[in-house]
Amino acid sequence: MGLYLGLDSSTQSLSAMVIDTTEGRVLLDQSVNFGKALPEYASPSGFLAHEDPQIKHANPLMWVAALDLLLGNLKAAGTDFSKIEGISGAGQQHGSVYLAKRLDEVPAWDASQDLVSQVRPLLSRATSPIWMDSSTSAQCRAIADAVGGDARVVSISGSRAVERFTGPQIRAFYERDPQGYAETREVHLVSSFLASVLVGKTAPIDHGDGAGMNLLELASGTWSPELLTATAPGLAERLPPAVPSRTIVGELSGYFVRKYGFKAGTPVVAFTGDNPSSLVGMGATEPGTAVVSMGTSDTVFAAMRQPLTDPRGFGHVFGNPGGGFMCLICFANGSLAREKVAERTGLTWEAFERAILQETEPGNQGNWLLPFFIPEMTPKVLSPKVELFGNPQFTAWEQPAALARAIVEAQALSMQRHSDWIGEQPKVIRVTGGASRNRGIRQVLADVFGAEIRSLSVGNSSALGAALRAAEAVGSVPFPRLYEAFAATDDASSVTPRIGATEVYGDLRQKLVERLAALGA
Ligand code: ADP
Ligand code: XUL
Repeated sequence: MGLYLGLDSSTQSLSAMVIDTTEGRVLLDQSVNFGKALPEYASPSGFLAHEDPQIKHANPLMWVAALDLLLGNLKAAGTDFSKIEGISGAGQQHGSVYLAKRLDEVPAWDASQDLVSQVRPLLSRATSPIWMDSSTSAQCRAIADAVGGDARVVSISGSRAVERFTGPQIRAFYERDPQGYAETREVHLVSSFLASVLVGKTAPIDHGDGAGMNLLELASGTWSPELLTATAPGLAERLPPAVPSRTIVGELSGYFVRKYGFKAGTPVVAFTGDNPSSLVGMGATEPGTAVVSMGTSDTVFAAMRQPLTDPRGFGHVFGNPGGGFMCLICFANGSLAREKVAERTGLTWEAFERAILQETEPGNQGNWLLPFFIPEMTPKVLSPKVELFGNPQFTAWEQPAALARAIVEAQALSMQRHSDWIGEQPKVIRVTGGASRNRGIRQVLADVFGAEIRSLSVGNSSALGAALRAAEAVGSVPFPRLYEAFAATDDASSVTPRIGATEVYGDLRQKLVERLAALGA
């Protein structure tokens, strides 16, 4: 029992949460937003501008700068890090960091300098492709062809070769910049990279996040020689080991002890992906609880009884940090698409909520929207495609309330359709992420899924999951005990389907499917 720190490096921000497992309380929950706090990285939404909408990269030094900034802010505000018993963390999934040196071979960080100036010379690639990148269709095909087709990639790794996954991204780097690849000694995920920075040496990749690479053999939890060979030459030497999520990967580097006052030897538990971490933070590591997360991306995920795979090829199987497996379906057009609608209609989030709850009805009088403001992975729509359809009068961007409902209905219908393979329809869904604060959005989810929608009392489930994982692995506090204290649902936020609403969507679902089929998706 004691205090544990969880970090979450998501697309748009870095968060830190400290929990006290003796008192069952969250002591601290703070973030820095990359765009706002670090404008010098020119990434207002967490990634760099690029003329090709399929290319999405971020500067990995921005994530490192945020770590120094956030810990510095917390120390300045009087946080006493010497009481922390263990640390873990989470990162946006799939993104990769390329280093010209093995971190095991570099000298310890120097506490008289900042981290950025010490990490910068280690990079063999200045930018990191992130999960929003969809520029690797050719590499996905090549990898699948090399092992005998999509079905083989799915049976080894739990997913088809997909554009944002790390293997296809590594292959694209190897093809586009063979010199850069040759100079690369170590390839990390965002999660293992940040864990490595904390321990000052090479940190392994955990099974939760590692399964999002198209490189891990799910059955054994080790790198698949077949997929590694199909991806890029000499990849085995460049990957850290793959380990179970509860592995202690090292002690906190002296840099953090001297600079921020942590205890010498503070254990660091393997970092995982933000979604596997949220599975823990939502108290959902046992099968039976489905989660919808609406952060930058929207995701639907759940612990799995058996590792089923998605017959349509969009969903994934990842390692469950609580043991076994989880399924996940990801939608790129989550919050950023809702923000585009809010901007174009001039609606604040409060007005957006009112528009859904008070000014429009389920089915939206036939006003529908194809919501692909950026390339989408589920379903696969590689060029942005935004289209008003359904009601012939719904042709221009002049009906703000109808547009607010139209995007959320389209997103919820797509989530439901693309998660139908994971098992029986859930009766209760737990929601998290910035947009889950919006009651209008929760109501549409309830109506479309025909399920009760519940939020948890503690927000920021990915950072919470990281702190809980540290407590479980270092403090040996079992997850069920931690969930009693930290993963309780907030009854006041519960939303149930409106009478008759769910039936309205039967017809709409079919219309959306037809529209998507016409898109070739
Ligand atoms: P991430 O963890 O991916 O960085 P968050 O879970 O913090 O993202 O969610 C941030 C997003 O939540 C913002 O980009 C914003 O679009 C959205 N958001 C915040 N408040 C609301 C609200 N009241 N209604 C709808 N969306 C919201
Ligand atoms: C999941 C995915 C995103 C990222 C960013 O497969 O790509 O949810 O983890 O949050």
